[in-house]
Amino acid sequence: MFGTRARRALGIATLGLIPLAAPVVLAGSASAHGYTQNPPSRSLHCHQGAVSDCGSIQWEPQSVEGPKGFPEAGPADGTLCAGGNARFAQLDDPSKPWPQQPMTSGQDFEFRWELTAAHATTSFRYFVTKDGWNPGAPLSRAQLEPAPFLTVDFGGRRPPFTVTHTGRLPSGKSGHHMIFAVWDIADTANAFYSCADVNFR
Ligand SMILES: [Cu+2]
Repeated sequence: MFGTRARRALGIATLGLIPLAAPVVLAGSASAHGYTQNPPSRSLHCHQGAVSDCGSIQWEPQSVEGPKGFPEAGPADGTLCAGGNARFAQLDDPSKPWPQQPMTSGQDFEFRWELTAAHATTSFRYFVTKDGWNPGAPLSRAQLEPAPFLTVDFGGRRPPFTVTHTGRLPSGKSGHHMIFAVWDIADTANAFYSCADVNFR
């Protein structure tokens, strides 16, 4: 004979389906931005381990953000590659063994940025060092040709997360130079800065 066990159903108070007003609050400007992959930036070399003892940039190569308005404004001379951020000072250290990307002067080249946030964009601009520049000193305005050799206007549009554009490399260059890339953000006071060591042939 089976004992019967009285089971008592628990009364379940059915929750009314009242939509909770859950505000979607986006955390402020996180560490989500971008860096040049072609030509390979110093940030990328640190991130990939080609250059060691880089400090925190190796974990966040996309974070070289500084005030916009270069060259009239922007980061101070000697801190250009770090975008003026003291915590990324290694990027301005000329004694590190930065790999040099071979490229052909005067030829078309496909520039590529990897973005982790597709900010509304004013432009991408590319500067190159002057002939006879001093690779043994941190980069400064005086070492750069005054005008960018390539400007890609975006008119405030958002680029794709991988953004490429083809442009003509400066002509008449040979040997080790620096390409200083600037990503001007349309709706903030900032820009992103990226240094790439190249070797023209
Ligand atoms: Cu960002």
